[in-house]
Amino acid sequence: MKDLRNKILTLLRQNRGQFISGQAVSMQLNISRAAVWKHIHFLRERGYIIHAIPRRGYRLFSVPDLLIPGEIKHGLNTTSFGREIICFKSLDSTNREVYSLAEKGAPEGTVVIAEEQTDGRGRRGRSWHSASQKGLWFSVLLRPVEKSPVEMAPLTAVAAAVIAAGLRKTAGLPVSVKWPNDLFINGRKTGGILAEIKTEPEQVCFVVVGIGLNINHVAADFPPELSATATSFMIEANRCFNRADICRVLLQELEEGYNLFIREGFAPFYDLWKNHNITLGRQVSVRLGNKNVCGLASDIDKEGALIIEGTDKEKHRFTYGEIEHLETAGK
Ligand code: BT5
Repeated sequence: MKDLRNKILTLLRQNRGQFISGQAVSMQLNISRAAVWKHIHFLRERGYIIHAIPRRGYRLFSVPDLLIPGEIKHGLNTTSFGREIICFKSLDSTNREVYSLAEKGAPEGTVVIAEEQTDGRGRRGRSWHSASQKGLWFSVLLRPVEKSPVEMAPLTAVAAAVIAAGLRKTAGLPVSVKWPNDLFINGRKTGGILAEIKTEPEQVCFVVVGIGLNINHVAADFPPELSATATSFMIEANRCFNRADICRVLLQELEEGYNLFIREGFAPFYDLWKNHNITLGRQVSVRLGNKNVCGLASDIDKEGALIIEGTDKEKHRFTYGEIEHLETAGK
């Protein structure tokens, strides 16, 4: 059934903008015209707008803004990322789901997407607000065999740079990276990355990379505590975005970036990260455990660690931590 529906969609897509007769569809798929009509009816109920005119046939007018595997996979040009996509209407956390699938042996590139998360996770037990059908909340499973946890440390910086660059290209928005894992537009947070790693001594078992992006939110979709700090693509661009299209582009860019990172480490991403960040050149305060350093965020090194020239005149290196931008330094 599902397969036939996908085949009908493919035919409609191939004829986008023009009509294809019910007879042509029925002949190509070897099913009755009544069966074609039944599938068209089902697709319409799922939100596809399909025009039907007697003696001319069917024409695909628009696809729904729903995160359906078929929509994301259509035209997806990857080897492993998104070859297996599992979509949920509602889920506690896509990271949690991928983590549990990983424990059961799911392959690298498995993607879980939810229209809504009821317990979306940020770092250090914080929560991630994931309104239904507004954003892109998804996680990807990585299996970087033979890499050590230390070698994987720059992964968040790589993902952030690749996503910011990909979103600039595909959505045309000035997305930037706030070290270590935030995506910002015009001074407000539009997304975050959460990488969770399972290790054995000296070796990585798997990594779950979770990405949350506020896309079609209007201001009222955010809870009061986020209203001064969060934004969405819709708020910034004053238009809606197709989330499946964005997801497809990001899966492609992420796969390409990940493969390069596995081969060559952070070095190839050094310039990309620098060109997309809003942290360097600012006075910041960084905290990690008991260590708290204030100073100038002066550089990121070739291993993806942030360098702070402290007020104590020392150079401090952070691979991770909580940061506060203390002033805007002209950015
Ligand atoms: C993050 O944590 O920014 C990582 C967020 C990762 C979310 C994705 S969604 C798919 C996958 N599945 C999950 O369960 N998680 C991942 P952190 O840097 O700790 O920032 C969390 C803070 O961001 C919160 O304490 C809030 O202040 C703020 N915040 C929460 N939801 C937000 C939203 N939708 N937009 C902007 N800011 C938000």
